[in-house]
Amino acid sequence: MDIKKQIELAIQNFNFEGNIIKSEPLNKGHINDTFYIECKLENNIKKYILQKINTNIFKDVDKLMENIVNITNYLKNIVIKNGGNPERETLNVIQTKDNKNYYRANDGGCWRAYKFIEDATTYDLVESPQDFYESAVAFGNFQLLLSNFPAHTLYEIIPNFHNTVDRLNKLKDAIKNDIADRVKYVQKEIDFLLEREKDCHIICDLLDKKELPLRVTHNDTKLNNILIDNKTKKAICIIDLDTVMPGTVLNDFGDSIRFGASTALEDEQDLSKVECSMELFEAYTKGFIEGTKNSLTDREKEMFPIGAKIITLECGIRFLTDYLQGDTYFKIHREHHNLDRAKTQFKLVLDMENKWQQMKDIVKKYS
Ligand code: ADP
Ligand code: GN1
Ligand code: MG
Repeated sequence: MDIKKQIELAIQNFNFEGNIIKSEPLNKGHINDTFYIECKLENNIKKYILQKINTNIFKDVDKLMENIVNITNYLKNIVIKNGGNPERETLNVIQTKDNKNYYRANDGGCWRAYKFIEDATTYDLVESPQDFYESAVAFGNFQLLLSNFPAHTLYEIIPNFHNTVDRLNKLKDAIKNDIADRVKYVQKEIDFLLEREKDCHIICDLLDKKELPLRVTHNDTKLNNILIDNKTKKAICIIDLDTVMPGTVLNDFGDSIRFGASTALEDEQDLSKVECSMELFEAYTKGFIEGTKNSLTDREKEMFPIGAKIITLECGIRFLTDYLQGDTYFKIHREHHNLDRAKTQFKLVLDMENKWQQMKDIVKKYS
């Protein structure tokens, strides 16, 4: 069935108000298929987000959606208590007509819907250090808000999601199997990684030794997973809650740096443009520490540069693995897209290594 027909069918199963007048794909995000939907009522227009969930990745959609509904309900209560706007400051899941958290079509496709948050934008590249600072305060605050969330009620949706050692082992398997016959193109990248094999163990070891606390973390804190208000420029809503799971705050801090402190897009082909900006690193560090209101341990803050470097290395490993496996995980839009993405990550790692002392000094300044 073509995608238009699938969307129509999905829409019929949700409690959307009015008649559908527009549905268009939003080509953002590497995982799910996201559509913007407009419905007309007599005197106004209602807007929604409809998402086809990637069931190759999210095998248990019941559990995935149970997590998201529990988290958004929890956040909603806090927003209301604080006098905020629950329609804008957290995602709102729309139920299906038969009161389910998502719609499963006959072809097995799984669809969910959210209220559309208006007058706000997600960015793939930072426009100003101030915006990035605002996103840091919001991600820090998100961490703080979830610090009392009953972690035992959360399903671990993707086990070992940020287990860097496991990611490296999967890459080694992909190299051995070489099913797409691409290892010949990536020897330089493999050598780069093998020189840093020891680094891949740092965070896993600290977690094993309980030197880092497990918290409820977002695990995918890139800039295009936060909506920034078009007028006030404040970061208003954290989205993409698929991977909220117990984890370390180092990954949340680090992933924001990996994506947002880069001076170029994640898939930039001209590597001379790719750097980790210290101005942006500083803006984020300041905002994140403010947002978490000193709830983090000294050890966690001290490890921020490590967090940034290791998650960047890990993300590069994941892009490279997917490239070697024939691009089955991350959506691609051109040939060698995943390799281009992996290369930017390794360039960032190298740049962070060159700026290590500066990164440490910045963290110290705000700790
Ligand atoms: P993916 O898992 O594929 O990254 P996301 O959940 O991040 O998908 O959604 C993709 C994009 O859709 C976001 O970057 C954002 O621009 C937009 N989006 C998602 N949810 C909403 C919402 N409730 N309101 C407005 N825009 C949204
Ligand atoms: C994916 O869904 P999206 O595009 O926000 C991925 C993240 C990666 C990111 C790299 C569930 O995030 O882990 O860091 O791409 N999400 C999942 O840009 O694997
Ligand atoms: Mg996303």
